[in-house]
Amino acid sequence: MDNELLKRGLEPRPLTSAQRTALDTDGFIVLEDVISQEWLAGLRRAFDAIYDGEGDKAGEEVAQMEGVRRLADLVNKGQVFDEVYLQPELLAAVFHVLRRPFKLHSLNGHDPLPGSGLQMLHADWGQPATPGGPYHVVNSMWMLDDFTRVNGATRCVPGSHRIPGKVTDHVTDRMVDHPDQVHLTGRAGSVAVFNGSLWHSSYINRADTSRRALHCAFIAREHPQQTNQREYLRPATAQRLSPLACYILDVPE
Ligand SMILES: O=C(O)CCC(=O)C(=O)O
Repeated sequence: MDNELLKRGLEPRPLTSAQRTALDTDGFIVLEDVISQEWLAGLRRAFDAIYDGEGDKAGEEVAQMEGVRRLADLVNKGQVFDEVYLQPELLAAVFHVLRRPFKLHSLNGHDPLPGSGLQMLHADWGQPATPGGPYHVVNSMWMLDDFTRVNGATRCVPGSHRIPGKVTDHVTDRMVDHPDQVHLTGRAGSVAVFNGSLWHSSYINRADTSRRALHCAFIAREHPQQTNQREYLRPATAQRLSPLACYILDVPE
């Protein structure tokens, strides 16, 4: 683990060896029961209230997508999000994949509307020249609703983070199902963590209910963030941040 995290008070919760092997081999794990019922209710309320409040501007700080309720810059949109990017098992998984100091890349929301949501298979960062790294990004899906095959649970291709070259070198039509794809399913309150070089995408929501998720992504410390936290940091957020949070966000203490 990055010693700076420990110095600032992180209480480490190491992964099991099975989880470490799954991250190395498949490129993802699903952590269950991370979010308590009370926190889950608060996160759902905040998701809907922010979306309703922002209207057609929702998500615009990063990216909007037709048919998807997107949110962005959640670090500054409620105290309820403060513990998301500090979750100890998630941080252990991030360090395991990146093997060096990292920071928050962005904290966003994503809810494919019924009948929508299919994205092209993609990676959040390209593949390393040699399998095994160095890797640069780790993403996580915080499931605010059950993630099922029917409501558009994220699809991914296990082991694709170890396939050299770009997705487009191997896949002609990135919208169609890949023969090896699986879905990151789980009960509401679970968190799927995956290597940012893994081929994945949002999937079509064939249910008539929501599939709300938070995307909490981390990036190796030497790279710029997707959301520049120094630029976006609001005074109300700054005044409640712990030294640990400041380090993960890469903002001054
Ligand atoms: O929410 C999901 O299922 C994945 C979304 C995704 O990969 C993206 O927005 O780039």
